[in-house]
Amino acid sequence: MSKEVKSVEYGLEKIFEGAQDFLPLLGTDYVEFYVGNAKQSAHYYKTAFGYQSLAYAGLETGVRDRTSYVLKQDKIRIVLTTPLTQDSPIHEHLQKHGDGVKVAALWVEDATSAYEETMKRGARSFMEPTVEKDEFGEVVRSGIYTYGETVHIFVERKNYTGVFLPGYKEWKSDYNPEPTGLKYIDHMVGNVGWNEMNTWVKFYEDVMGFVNFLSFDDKQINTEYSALMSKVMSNGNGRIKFPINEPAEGKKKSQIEEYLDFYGGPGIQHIAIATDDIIKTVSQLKARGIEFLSAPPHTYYEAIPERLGDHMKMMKEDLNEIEKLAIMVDADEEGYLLQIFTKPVQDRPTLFFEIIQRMGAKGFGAGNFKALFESIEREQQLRGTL
Ligand code: TYF
Ligand code: FE
Repeated sequence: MSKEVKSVEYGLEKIFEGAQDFLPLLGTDYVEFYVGNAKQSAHYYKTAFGYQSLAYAGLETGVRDRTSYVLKQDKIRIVLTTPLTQDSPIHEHLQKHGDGVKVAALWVEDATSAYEETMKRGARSFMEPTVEKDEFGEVVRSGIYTYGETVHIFVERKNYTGVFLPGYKEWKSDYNPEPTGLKYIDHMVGNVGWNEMNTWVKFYEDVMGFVNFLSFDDKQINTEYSALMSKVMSNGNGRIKFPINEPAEGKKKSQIEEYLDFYGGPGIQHIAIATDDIIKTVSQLKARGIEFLSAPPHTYYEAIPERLGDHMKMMKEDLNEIEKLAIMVDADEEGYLLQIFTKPVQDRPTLFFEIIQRMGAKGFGAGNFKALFESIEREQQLRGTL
């Protein structure tokens, strides 16, 4: 069992005691998706989620084996990559997993040291430190594998002034839908196989210097039909949070097993994106065709004042509006949070998004788990996978 970790306030950040500083992380740099048709995915993420065109690499820029579109919204950068050739490893990845997240890239001061320090502690190499240059400066990147075929790339930007990375040109588009208020990535969750959670907890502890600051066991996370376990890993400054789920024994097939079946192994299950006005963001996303899980029953909303206790006084949002939009609310000692989950964003029931607004709460909505998993199970029932 991993120890529960105490944290201390330090300025605006929580510094987790026990976290190691051999891998200082400045933030999430970008998330790269491998997709079947990057051109159409880019249109979807612009139109429906309100991302803006940022950069492009492909045949026109001298790249022969892939096309990548880079999109941006506030602090979030996503890269949508598709293979152009039959023998590409990207093609193999797609064939196995379908559309999904390949890279969770982390912004570091020193990508060479990040690589050496993690390799020395047992990481598996994805990419040796590589210097990339163009007229806007120099970037160093290196990369290691995490669960499944997912990787972390370390990005050292020095004083790079280009739009994204060397090799990309600025992508100016006449089509610029309004942003929807997405601000930054709050956490990225991985699903791993039976009894593998602790192996990956140990990987984040030993190889990356992270700490396990929250744990949920199958007694806390279960419905009539299924169960799962989850441990939240955080880096020392609390900016990077990677929860890890594993399936647990239940009467029927859990959503984690369904994911593992369709993704063909471990991978990123959901990306939680922060907003500071969830009512506006979710209204916009719904108007643009994003589908969310169905609302919990009315009794869930009736129970909110009691569950929130004192935090209810702080709550600015109108409960009726929250219920109409099917948003969920939970609280911990430090405040409350509002969250909602999309349906999977591709045909395979694999990756989905969470929209989250934190009003002081540092947790992950444990009080919502039951209602959430029941909504997911209603979808599984329709898919015949429960
Ligand atoms: O990230 C979390 O822990 C929450 C809840 O399969 C959650 O968003 C946990 C497991 C899961 C879906 C959501
Ligand atoms: Fe989440």
